[in-house]
Amino acid sequence: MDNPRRALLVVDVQNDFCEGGSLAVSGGSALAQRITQYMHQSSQGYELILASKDNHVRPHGHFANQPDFLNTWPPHCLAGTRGSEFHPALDFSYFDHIILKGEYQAAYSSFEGSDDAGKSLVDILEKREIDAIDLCGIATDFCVLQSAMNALNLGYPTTVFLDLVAGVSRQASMDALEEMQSRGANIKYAFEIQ
Ligand code: VGL
Repeated sequence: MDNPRRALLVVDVQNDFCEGGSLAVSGGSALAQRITQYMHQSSQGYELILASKDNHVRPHGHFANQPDFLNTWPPHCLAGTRGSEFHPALDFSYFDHIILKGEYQAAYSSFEGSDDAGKSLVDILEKREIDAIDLCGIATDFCVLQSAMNALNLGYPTTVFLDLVAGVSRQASMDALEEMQSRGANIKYAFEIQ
């Protein structure tokens, strides 16, 4: 494709997933800043910039007192709390739509949510005739992975920015990146390596 119409999807860069939050991944806060810097530099290259948020009310079976950090988690991103807000370093003025997900059940993929007008991510992408998706955010091994898999299954050429993701587990994040790549995702750096 000569000039693909690209969307940037920023996955779950929320306080609870950053340092000080109830389910913090290491590097979350620095990531929020880096994503802002990237949007500042590259927003012109995107037809759409979208963000997703975990927005739990009573997500059946997703929380546990003794979580295993695979299928169950400490309570996080409760709707209406500070923990569910975007990290303050993330400049949300760039976002054309915000996709909320996970109200009553776990929803790792951004494709499971909808915006405040009830539009799904697919509706939004189709309406704007998006050809390709770039992905960044938290967590590499969960929501980024599932969102990327969904995008690939829908047939979107999908890029994941290695320097704009952060994961729960280092090993699982490396495995996730390998899995995305083996399914056809393009894994690359957003910024030149210094
Ligand atoms: C996530 C674990 C639990 C994520 C959400 O955003 O990747 N991870 N809930």
